[in-house]
Amino acid sequence: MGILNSFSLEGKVAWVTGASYGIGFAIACAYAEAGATIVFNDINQDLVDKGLASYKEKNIEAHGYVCDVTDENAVNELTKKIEKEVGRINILVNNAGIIKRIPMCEMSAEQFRQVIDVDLNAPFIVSKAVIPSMIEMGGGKIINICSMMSELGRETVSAYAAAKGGLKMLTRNIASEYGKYNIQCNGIGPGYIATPQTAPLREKQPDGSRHPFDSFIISKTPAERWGSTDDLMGPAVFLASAASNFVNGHVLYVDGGILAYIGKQPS
Ligand code: NAP
Ligand code: GCO
Repeated sequence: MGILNSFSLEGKVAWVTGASYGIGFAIACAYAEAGATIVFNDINQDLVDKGLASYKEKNIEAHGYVCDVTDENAVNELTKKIEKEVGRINILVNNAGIIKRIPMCEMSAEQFRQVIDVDLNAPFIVSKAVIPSMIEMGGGKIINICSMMSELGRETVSAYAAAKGGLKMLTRNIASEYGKYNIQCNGIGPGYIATPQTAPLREKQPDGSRHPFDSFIISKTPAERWGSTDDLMGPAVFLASAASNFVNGHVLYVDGGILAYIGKQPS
């Protein structure tokens, strides 16, 4: 296989969860360009319809389904439906996620559980649903969307950091338990990416100045910029393709250097 062909996803079925927009949408578009058939779900029909329209604008005939990834029965039923209507799933991206930015001692246990449910329990549920078919097919790829918070903490994101830290270890455990079936499970750890999820951290101040957190991230990122969803497309194709068949249990941080950098020194 030529080296460029090893990055091809021709003939593969890729399921990206929560991919009507944002990071998941960008990854799915990259996969389509690499030749994969795209399946995505989102939490309601309105989002799925908007997602289908967005894919159509890019000439991608995606398959969209309504499914709450925290609902194990719904996920298992959808998996069977996808396998019947589209084909068995070769590539799974556990992308769907939420965040609640609340100081820990002000956060209710229910709010904490909600974040853990979507960001950690759901990747377990969906991975468990697709692994049996991957084993029958002789292998597959699972990619979990981790975070800077898989490695670092910060104020107000205790539930999110706990979930994303756990997702890093779930990634390693799936790699450990299913590597013998030629299933590779890896993570992508995006840095700070400009999506709806981080919009509150980038809002202009009333006087038109940058949000303090926006300036903070610029000072913590050697690349001196927020990431865009485009920055994640190449790494995602790599981890979904034969080019990474001996990469397993790894979290690939796509962060512009944040994790390597103590922060801009005083001038
Ligand atoms: P986003 O813009 O909030 O999109 C998340 C998607 O997941 C939305 O479509 C959302 O639907 C969907 N979703 C949420 N809960 C769901 C559920 N229970 N079932 C099905 N779908 C559900 O987030 P993003 O910025 O694209 O982030 C995508 C992933 O990357 C997340 O896992 C996030 O933690 C991670 N991440 C983001 C960044 C960043 O800087 N943006 C950095 C590192 C990691 P709704 O619209 O209804 O919420
Ligand atoms: C936050 C941000 C981050 C990013 C991302 C960083 O509030 O700190 O939302 O958590 O979403 O996870 O990798």
